Amino acid sequence: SETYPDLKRDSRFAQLTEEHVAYFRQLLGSESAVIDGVTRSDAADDIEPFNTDWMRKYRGHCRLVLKPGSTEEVSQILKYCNDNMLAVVPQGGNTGLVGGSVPVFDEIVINMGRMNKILEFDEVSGTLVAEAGCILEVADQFLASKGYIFPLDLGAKGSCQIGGNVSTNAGGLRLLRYGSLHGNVLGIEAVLADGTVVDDLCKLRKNNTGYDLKQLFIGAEGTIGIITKVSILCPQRSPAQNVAFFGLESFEQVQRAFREAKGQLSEILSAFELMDESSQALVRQVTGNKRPLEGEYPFYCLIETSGSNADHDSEKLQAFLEDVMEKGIVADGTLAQDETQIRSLWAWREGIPEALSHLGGTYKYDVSIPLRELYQLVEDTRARVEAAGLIGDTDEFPVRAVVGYGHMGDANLHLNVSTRRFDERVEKVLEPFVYEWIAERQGSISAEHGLGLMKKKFIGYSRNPTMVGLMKNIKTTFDPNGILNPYKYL
Ligand code: FAD
Ligand code: 2HG
Ligand code: ZN
Repeated sequence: SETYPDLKRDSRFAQLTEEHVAYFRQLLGSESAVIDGVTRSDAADDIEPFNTDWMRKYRGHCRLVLKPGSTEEVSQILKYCNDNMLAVVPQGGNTGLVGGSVPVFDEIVINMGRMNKILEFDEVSGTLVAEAGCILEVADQFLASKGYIFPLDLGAKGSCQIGGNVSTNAGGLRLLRYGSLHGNVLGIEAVLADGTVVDDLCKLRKNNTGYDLKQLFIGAEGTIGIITKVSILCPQRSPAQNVAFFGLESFEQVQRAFREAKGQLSEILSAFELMDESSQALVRQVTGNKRPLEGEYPFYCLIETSGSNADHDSEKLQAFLEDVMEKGIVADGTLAQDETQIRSLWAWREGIPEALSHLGGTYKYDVSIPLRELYQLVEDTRARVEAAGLIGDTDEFPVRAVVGYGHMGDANLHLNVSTRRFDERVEKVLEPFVYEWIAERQGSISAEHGLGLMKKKFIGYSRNPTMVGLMKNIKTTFDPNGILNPYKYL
């Protein structure tokens, strides 16, 4: 392909024919469930959004998008594809950040958007059962009406789907409080490559009967099956939420603030997010909004508390703010006074990826490193990009800024290199440098976004050959013909 000169289409896969399309049309019935660029020459515009990822960094060449409406349809589609050696890409909201959700060549896109129903909710236990295509925000709004909350929240909530979240094992803004999907997902229904329906839609909290196979699908990125339904344990929604926004003079002080927040806010702490000055300057540039604090600081933290008593929690947060300012840990800070202010403070953190997307291409690294060295990666990367002469304020330089932010509470840094345009020279300076840097510190090259196509060559920096070998065996057991999301990380 022109897009990926290093990759070659696997010749074992069949080319799509009119006969294949006719089968899918008859199977799915409804006109809107099949977007067909095989027999229709005017379908290119309709297919484009399914071929291109959120960052506009990855682009496939698929000519057929299928939108099944039931598990049975997913099963029939996959059985037919497996029998006919047709490769497929499972797709949710297409907000993934590693090129995993779009085709590489002409794989068929199986988009889950029509399977969007909430199926069951148990108001006593808080167990929600929903179809995989249910949008995260829709599920959360439903839960809010019942006094519950989805145990995951992230900036793409308006478009990403629960099935996509589970398939990437998304972490998000409140993992610190509610934990990972590996703990909250109670059951999964999925379809394997040959059409077999794996019904493990368990609703029990405890179930020690042999291997916990559903865990394999959590974070598998669509390589071993298509998730069709999920059951998930949702916590009670806290009636009181408070947010504080701090400016700090050094990363040393950020670490001290985190330590104090855990100690003083303990059970009500629900998020501790980090932003550096460069990230905030770019958000300011794009949105034009007034900054939350008067002065500029090298670092900012957003702290959220969720508890049962608004007055008590805000007193606690106020006392915390006074204490850390007195101790000289925090240079300046503000507390949100109402819901609107809470939202606007969060926008300075949640809005970073969106703001950067307006400025050109962003090289994104999503890493776990022991907290002590978390920010050092940003500084070392910035120095390296500067030394290569690639960063500057004018158009002749491809790089605009090297920024760092992320989920401090989970030791998860987002290193973003904001460019005026994607440029191979920049990529060469960044890779494998970033991955080597992480491996030297026994970190993970993917804390939350996954490997997809982007980190295909780099899995060895975080997993040893024995583990990669086991993963390949699992892949072969679940998908012997390799039709599910080919060319990606395995
Ligand atoms: P897609 O992008 O469509 O797919 C992602 C992967 O899952 C692909 O490999 C795809 O093949 C596979 N897949 C999708 N659905 C299924 C299914 N039903 N069965 C099997 N495989 C499937 N991630 C975080 O972890 N934390 C964050 O805070 C966060 N914030 C984000 C903010 C923004 C603005 C954006 C754009 C992304 C963010 N992400 C974050 C990335 C994150 O991975 C996704 O937003 C989300 O989890 C993906 O869901 P999706 O439905 O869009 O999946
Ligand atoms: C976030 O935490 C997301 O905002 C996206 O995980 C991070 O765009 C990124 O690099
Ligand atoms: Zn994140």
